[in-house]
Amino acid sequence: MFDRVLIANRGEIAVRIIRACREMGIHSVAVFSEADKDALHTRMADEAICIGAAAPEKSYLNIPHIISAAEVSQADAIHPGYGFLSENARFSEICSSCGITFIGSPPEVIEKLGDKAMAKTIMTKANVPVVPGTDGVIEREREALTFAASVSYPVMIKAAGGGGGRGMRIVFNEKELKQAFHTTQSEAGAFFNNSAIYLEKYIEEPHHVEFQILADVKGNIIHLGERDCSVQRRHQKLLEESPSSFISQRQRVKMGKAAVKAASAVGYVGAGTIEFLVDRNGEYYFIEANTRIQVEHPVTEMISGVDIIKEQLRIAAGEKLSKTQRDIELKGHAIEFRINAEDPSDNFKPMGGKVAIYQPPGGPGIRVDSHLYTGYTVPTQYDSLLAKLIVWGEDRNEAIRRSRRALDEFQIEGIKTTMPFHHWILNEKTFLDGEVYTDFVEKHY
Ligand code: MV4
Repeated sequence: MFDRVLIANRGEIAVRIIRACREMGIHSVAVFSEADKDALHTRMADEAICIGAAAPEKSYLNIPHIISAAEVSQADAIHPGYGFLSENARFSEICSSCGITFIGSPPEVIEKLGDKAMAKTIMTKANVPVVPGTDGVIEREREALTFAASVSYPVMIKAAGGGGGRGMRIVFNEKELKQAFHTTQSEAGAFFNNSAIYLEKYIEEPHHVEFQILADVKGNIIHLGERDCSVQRRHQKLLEESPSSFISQRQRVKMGKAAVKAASAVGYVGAGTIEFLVDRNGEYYFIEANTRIQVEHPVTEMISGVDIIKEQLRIAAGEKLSKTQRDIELKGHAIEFRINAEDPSDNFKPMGGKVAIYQPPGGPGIRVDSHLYTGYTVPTQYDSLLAKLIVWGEDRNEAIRRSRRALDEFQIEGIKTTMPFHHWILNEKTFLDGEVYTDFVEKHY
């Protein structure tokens, strides 16, 4: 196992990783920007190194600064968390060439899955169901029109370099397709440095169901069940839960096997997520895979009892997975609420400020992952996530009742947060019936 791990991130995820390191007897090295000198991760780690100015490009995205910090602190490994450099193949490559273990996927795997069209092609070959679409990327408008006519409108145009809802457009007819084809292409070139696009049949009112997987260097791959992430707003997840009320046990088993097959097809190593869309008829389709630890990983930790961060560290150190698929028992129901520094009454506008009171909830079945403390000033340069409230119950009903109780206890004063949204959804019939999908939030909130 590693002696010293550098955490190339900030906020709640940096705190979460420091906690795993401490429990494993690993010396943690935090890096921080000038805006984060009083941040919790900076204070909590065994050691902290300033890596530059507040702007992400000058600090948390600055590869030379991070590598220098790892060298100065003699870190054996770097955990990138999520966002920032977590899915950067070049960073993964640079770490290994400097003799530092990147706690994440090998560069080849990041590259294969980072190109969403290539990932789909690989999955098709591996017999993992994918959304009906063009055979890889297309260059000509002609091919787009032919495809759309064959599956009928609406269709989606997606950028190969996109993902997570970025670089995609829906079109309802030939005229719209002709226009959007070129716009999406040139935008993709500008945003992702890759103008390649592909088309897909539009799936109406789908559920977003993703499987957590773990793969070690010895070729063992397991899954830890799914998370339903259908409560989103403009592709920002607001709440995630497991199990999904939308899929049956039979489907869960089938999709879990498909997720493991998908991971196997790319020679996956590490913790990852295989995302599926599930349509009204229960048909499921692979859409993309993420090669990082995800914000919502605690949902899975609560129902599986597996510490996914510790597993990441073990896998990166070359150890075997601590469990086989048969050892995995998923128990109860968990819901995660993302508490962001945003004003839900003003279009979820992000806002910083000073936390006058921070009083998290407690008691049975409650977990809070956060970097807040009373007196902390929330900077505006970064992601607005402040805290994740994760609630476990024997079943969905208990989890919901407990969530209301925990949210009532939770006090964050001095700044606007998304807590009012969560109070609202916990009394919303559609959510209580487990029937939320895609634009539910936009339509009903
Ligand atoms: C889609 C889709 C409908 N048809 N693809 C892709 C990334 C994911 N984060 C959202 N994506 C979608 N891809 C096809 N072919 C609809 C969405 C979608 C969505 C999916 C699940 C849950 C919420 C969503 C909100 C907007 C769009």
